[in-house]
Amino acid sequence: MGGGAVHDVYNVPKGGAGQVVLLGAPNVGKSSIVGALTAAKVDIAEFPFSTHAAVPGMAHHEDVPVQLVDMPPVMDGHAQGGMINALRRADVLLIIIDLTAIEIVDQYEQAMKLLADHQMKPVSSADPQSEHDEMEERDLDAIEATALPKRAILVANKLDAPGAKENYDTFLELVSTDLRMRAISATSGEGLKEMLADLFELLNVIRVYAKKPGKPADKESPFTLPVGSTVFDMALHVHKDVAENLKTARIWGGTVHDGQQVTGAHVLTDKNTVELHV
Ligand SMILES: Nc1nc2c(ncn2[C@@H]2O[C@H](COP(=O)(O)OP(=O)(O)O)[C@@H](O)[C@H]2O)c(=O)[nH]1
Ligand SMILES: [Mg+2]
Repeated sequence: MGGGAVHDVYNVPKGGAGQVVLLGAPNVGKSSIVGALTAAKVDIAEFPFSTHAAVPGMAHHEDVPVQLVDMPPVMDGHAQGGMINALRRADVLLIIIDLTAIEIVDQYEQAMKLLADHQMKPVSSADPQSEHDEMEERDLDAIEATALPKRAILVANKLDAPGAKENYDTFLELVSTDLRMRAISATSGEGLKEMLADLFELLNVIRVYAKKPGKPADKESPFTLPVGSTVFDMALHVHKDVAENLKTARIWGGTVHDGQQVTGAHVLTDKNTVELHV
């Protein structure tokens, strides 16, 4: 490599339960949303292009950390190459439109065009099977056959502004979309909690708490694992030696009897507390 390696300003290492990348025209409030929900130092300005690189921050849905990544704007349906890679790597996209903008439909269409131009198809289901079915369907259409299903939410920001609610209704009349939608205000905070709950759902993960024998569960920092993970998967997450030597486990919470003994093959559910026995 030598000394010439270029630092990719859009490539953010993933953190938390999953990576959510924001996408939208200038001034729609991308930086304001990341600023409202995380401790990240974002640049918020009334003029466009205040954001030059990817800026990550950690938001929380309840006790689950969710990584939000602020991005430079999409202009006329175009973005720089590095940004496209960041969108493809993202677990979920937040497509932002501005309820005070005259060109709100344009903002939506340009985001859609950008994704389509780069073989991404936004979907609002966390279910990999439905994404798969969608792929099969589109195999019939050679042009779209390679499109990558990309989980996404369409977020209409600035709901607090005068006329915003009417503009939202008008948008819904003009645009028919299968995407999940959420109207929010980065300024007043309205809808932000619900948006994070949407994101948690789309990330398709569960949180589980580790517990040592004779000690209370560690409720401070849950593990997040893909939906469908087993006790063995969790053990692997803790340490490969723990997984190799795993004998049984006890589980609290969720659909099991408290303290129920299970094997490594047991499928965990959200908010389980797990005591691994090696
Ligand atoms: N009224 C209102 N203004 C907002 C809201 N979110 C952002 N803004 C304003 O919109 C402008 C652009 O915001 P910014 O976050 O920099 O947008 P970005 O270019 O998409 O990152 C700034 O003047 C913000 O104060 C909101 O929810 N309500
Ligand atoms: Mg910005």
